[in-house]
Amino acid sequence: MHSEILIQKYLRLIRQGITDYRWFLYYLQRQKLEPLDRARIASLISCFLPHECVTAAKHYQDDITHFRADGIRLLEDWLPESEALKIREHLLGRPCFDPDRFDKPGFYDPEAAHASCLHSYYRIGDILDCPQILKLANHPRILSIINSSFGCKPTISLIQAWWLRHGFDQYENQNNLYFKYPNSYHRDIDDWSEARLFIYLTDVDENSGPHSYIRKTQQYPTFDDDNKFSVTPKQLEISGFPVAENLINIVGQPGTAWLMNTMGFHRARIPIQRHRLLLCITYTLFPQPFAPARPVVNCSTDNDLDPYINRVYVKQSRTLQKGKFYVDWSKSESFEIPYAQPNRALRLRYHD
Ligand SMILES: O=C(O)CCC(=O)C(=O)O
Ligand SMILES: [Fe+2]
Repeated sequence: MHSEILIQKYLRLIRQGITDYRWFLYYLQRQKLEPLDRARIASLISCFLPHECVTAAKHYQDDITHFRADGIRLLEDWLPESEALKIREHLLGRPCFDPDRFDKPGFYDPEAAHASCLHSYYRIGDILDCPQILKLANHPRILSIINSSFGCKPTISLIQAWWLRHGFDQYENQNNLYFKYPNSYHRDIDDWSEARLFIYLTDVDENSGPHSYIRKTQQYPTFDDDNKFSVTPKQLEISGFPVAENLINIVGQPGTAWLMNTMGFHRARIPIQRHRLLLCITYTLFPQPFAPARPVVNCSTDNDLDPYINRVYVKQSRTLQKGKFYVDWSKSESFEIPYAQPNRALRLRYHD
């Protein structure tokens, strides 16, 4: 019986891999879990992918150095709180949905969610209808750090925004990762190279589900047991890793942002006082099977978005197709994000 289930599982995976190449790539890279082996393979692959998405890297040398060393870089003085609040306002006008309970109706106000809801996600069309989000995802500071870490242009492979709610029914969520393994930190292994940009859209303190990251673990070897994707701080400590000086909980106002290597061990803490709203952009070498199979945004070629980096979500064409969702770029003109240096503003250009 057991082997029948296994055979069925493998048949399903093979069918998935044949019908959608993204699943094939996804399962392929999961065959090698040791971070150092993965880094070597990633660096080899990067030689064959497009290079040089930005020429601004020299302005962000500090970011690049810290990101490499720590696996995470807090992006201070980047996104003003007022801009994060605009994005939140936009999202609050759209419904969000509990991915574990699609039979339940969506809701606008996290207070109005059904009692069992822990996470709830916005629909991708509703997220991308806010043009600031693509601008943030393509900001030269972000692309410079990632380009330099990957050794090639990244692919924006997943764009998500979700609420993490407090006060949910714990019994209904006992199978959730964080309850099943209450002390564990995980790494995400979705592509040979992967980085995530996170932005808080609500005020986050110790009691409202801060993100928690263990710096310098992005190359830490896997533990030789059944679960190669997660670890507890205790296990790390016993193996001689200095957890206390590297574990950080990220708290801050809306607009608090950071970029992280998802191989570093991390987790969300369970919110006990306030709901948390987060925007998350994932960068990888290849498209992810979790993203829409075709671009959801049609826009004219009259913008500075790199077509390769944005190809999963954005189709650029000279004539907009009728009846399809498109981003109205004229909406975004008033939106400016300061560069790391004073007196410069984001204009969706990647050259000095
Ligand atoms: O919600 C969080 O703070 C962490 C989520 C997470 O683990 C991830 O997006 O990789
Ligand atoms: Fe994660």
